[in-house]
Amino acid sequence: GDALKAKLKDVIVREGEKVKKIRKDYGNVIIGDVTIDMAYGGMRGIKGLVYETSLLDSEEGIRFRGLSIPECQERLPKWHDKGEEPLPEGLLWLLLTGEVPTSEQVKGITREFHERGNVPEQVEAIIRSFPKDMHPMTQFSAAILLLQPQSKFAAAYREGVNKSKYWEYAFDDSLTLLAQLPRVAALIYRNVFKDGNITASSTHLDWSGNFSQMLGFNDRKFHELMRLYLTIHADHEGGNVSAHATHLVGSALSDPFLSLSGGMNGLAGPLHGLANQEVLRFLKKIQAQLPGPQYTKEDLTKTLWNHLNGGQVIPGYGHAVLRKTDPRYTCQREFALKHMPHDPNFKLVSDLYEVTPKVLTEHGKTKNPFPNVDAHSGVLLQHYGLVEEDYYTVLFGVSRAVGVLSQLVLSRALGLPIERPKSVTTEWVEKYIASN
Ligand code: NMX
Ligand code: MLT
Repeated sequence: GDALKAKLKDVIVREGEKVKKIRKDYGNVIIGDVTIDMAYGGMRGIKGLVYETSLLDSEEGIRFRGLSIPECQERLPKWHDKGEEPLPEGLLWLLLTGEVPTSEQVKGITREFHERGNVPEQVEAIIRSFPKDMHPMTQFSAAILLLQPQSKFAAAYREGVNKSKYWEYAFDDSLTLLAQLPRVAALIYRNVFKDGNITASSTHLDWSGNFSQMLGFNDRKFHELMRLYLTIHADHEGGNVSAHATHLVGSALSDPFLSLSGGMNGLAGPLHGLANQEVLRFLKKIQAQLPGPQYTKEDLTKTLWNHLNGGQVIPGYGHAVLRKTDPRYTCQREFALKHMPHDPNFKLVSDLYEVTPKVLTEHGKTKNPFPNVDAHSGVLLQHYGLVEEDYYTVLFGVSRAVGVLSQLVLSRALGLPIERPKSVTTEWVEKYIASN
């Protein structure tokens, strides 16, 4: 934590000066136009937000501080010599500082997470008392609010701290959150789906490995899967619902706990993070409609049309920005090809990949007929025995916290103001058209 904070201090001074100069010299340069369609259409394509940690290209997919997913897999530190997947602790360092950390620096973060990882007892007791039929994402968001009294940001603001120090308290809260989220998330899982018992934290494990163990999974391959999963779901530039919601709430100087909970409520929507749960439900639905394991591509096509004709979207396909297969889908497919090539659920996902883009193209509505991240994650989790799909978005949420909290720290460091775009009414639009 201390090493990361020291590095971050340098980066913040440098970046702060850069942004100040850009705004002073080029503040009036136009970077886009806004059409009436954009204003009605979910602000799609409007460049109206600066978000430093990652950038999405519609063809190539996400880059975290300039690094593609394969580059992150290659360059970010691994868990010991045998590790093959990147550690999300390293991604956190990369997102915050723009630099690839050393193994030692990453170990320092893992240690910091262990030191801060104890969830207050009263919070654990309340999580255990949640009704079992309360959706895991509702529990997760509520649990993040229960952690909020620990906020140093809120306490410092109350004490009248100088605004130049906001980022330091946001950073502190973010580390506390990231340290405690795995235990909170594991408690929800163990409580809703198992007997409520949970393994104590193991300081000899990394953030993902320890989380996996608390969930009840000791297979080393599953730990590797979680390292990959928690890395690739962390960030997807600033306009997606969870990142944007966290950013918006934080811009009112709501502390990181309040902001993250807001972001998680957006992630819980079926067009966003809940899609990974929906994909599994969808796979089960079409499996039940197929004639048996020897189904043909025509059978698959028929089930897809049945679903579409029912007025539902095909979950896991389409994207607001991407126009090609999501590289997060591709790297999960590669994981499956390497570790579980004969898994029957993987076969179904793979077969759908051959059929769905054609069907969606014929359907003629979606601008992107290719799969996104959610089309693949569920079958990997199923393979290792994490079969309760209603829980999947919580894993997405633990990961997404890494990205959105990193940006929250940087937003406070750059002194970004309260977010408040201008809205108009249809009457205003009509008058505008008439007068132009
Ligand atoms: N199946 C059927 N129809 C679709 C799909 C799909 N997978 N994707 C888009 N469409 C429809 C969409 O509903 C819209 O119809 P209408 O005009 O009747 O409102 C039309 O195609 C145009 O939508 P787009 O402009 O292509 O997509 P948009 O940017 O509005 O939305 C998603 C993007 C991701 C919300 C949309 O593609 C979708 O609903 N996909 C399925 C849900 C999903 O997988 N979400 C997860 C995204 C990734 N994540 O983790 O957040
Ligand atoms: C995400 O990871 O946030 C999703 O792909 C949605 C998006 O980018 O709009």
